[in-house]
Amino acid sequence: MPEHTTVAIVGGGPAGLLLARLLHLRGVACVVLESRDRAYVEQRQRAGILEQGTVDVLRAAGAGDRLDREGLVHHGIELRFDRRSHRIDFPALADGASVTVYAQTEVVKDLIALQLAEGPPLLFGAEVLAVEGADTGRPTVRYRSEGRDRTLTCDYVVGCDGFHGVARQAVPEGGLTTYEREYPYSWLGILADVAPSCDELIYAHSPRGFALHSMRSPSVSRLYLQVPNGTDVAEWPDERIWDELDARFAVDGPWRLERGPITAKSVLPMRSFVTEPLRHGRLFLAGDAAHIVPPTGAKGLNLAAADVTVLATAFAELHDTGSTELLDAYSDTCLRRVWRAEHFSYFMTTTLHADPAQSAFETRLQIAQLGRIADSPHAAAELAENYVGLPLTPPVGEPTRAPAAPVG
Ligand code: RFL
Ligand code: PHB
Repeated sequence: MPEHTTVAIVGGGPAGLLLARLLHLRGVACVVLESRDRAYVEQRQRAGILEQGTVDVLRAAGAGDRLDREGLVHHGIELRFDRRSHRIDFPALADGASVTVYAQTEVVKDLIALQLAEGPPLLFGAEVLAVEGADTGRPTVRYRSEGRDRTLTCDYVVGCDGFHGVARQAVPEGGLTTYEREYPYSWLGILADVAPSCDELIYAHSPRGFALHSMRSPSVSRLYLQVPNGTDVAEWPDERIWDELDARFAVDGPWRLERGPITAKSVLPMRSFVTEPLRHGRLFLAGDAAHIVPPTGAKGLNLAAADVTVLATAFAELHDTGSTELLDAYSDTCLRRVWRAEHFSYFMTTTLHADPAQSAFETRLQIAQLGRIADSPHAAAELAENYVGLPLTPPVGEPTRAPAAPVG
């Protein structure tokens, strides 16, 4: 492992791995330090939906082969509310767009395989303890590997170490402003060995709470239920989960939820979080280290991919021309997309979930809002455009496409 590199990347999740690949392809030296082992990183169940821009950048990174073979291209989603179904047709409403269902676990496996075969260096079991000297010309990353404390000096550090990482802590008090919201509910997520009961994802609003039907492959379903914060999975035996899903997806007309063996269960809290700016001196923050969205809008992984695409282009420009112009614009460029995605994720979350404190009046307002989306192509287009995602790298200094107003 080198003792010095151009870009030290803290964290080997999707943001760190993709950044490393993009830098490597542009000739910029980098090293990835990941605290966990390979198996853990490859098994962590998370996102499932890739925007077209994310698919394009994965292909550009050389990680598109299996994605193109196994990814499921979806041209719409279903909104279910008030026992009615309504389809959001992406190509018709959002310029021919689509999304791809391909699990984050598979994206990570593809990127790790590439990186171990072709570089740049990727070290598992390397827990970063501190990032020091971000204000100086030569930052240092202190990490622990194979029981020994080591250091990596570098020209720049990128914190891709997720929400609970250490990179953000390197910024002195007052160097960052954070904006945060927690939600009064969580998701219980399951994987089941059963063919999906639908061709497209179903987002269901019901008086009993939110439910989502997603999928991983033609034979594996991924489903989520809104549950109270603090829920223990032990309270949810398999039969109870399927009964509750049945109740929440109930609709007038033909529909049947197929049941199968549940192979994984977990509870996920929901949070919105943004830290500004995404830079302190020679330290940059990307992905979940910089911002979190509740998963209802399927934006987290896509935002991480967008951040590191902008950052890789900026480091490549610095490498090729010596200009720091794109690097200096990184934070502003990314924050425009981040705040749009924050708004969309907040909107989807609060419109589809039952807040335990909400009144019957507020429930009727949610249904009125969903009815508006069902009845108005304009309102539906707002949702579709945001769901499929904004163009990936807006020209620096120019606003992103249609700063979309709240739906409705
Ligand atoms: P990650 O994936 O958290 O990776 C951070 C990595 O850093 C490592 N690390 C350290 N390494 C070295 N030293 C340290 N001190 C370290 N501290 C941490 C960690 O081990 C880890 O490997 O962040 P990254 O790369 O920014 O990627 C972000 C995405 O993982 C996240 O945004 C998405 O999973 C969010 N998300 C979704 N996003 C989508 O775009 N579409 C979706 O459909 C979607 N569904 C979801 C989601 C997130 C979910 N959860 C679990 C909150 C569904 C769920 C249920
Ligand atoms: C998933 O498949 O895990 C998934 C899909 C859509 C979301 C969130 C999660 O909004």
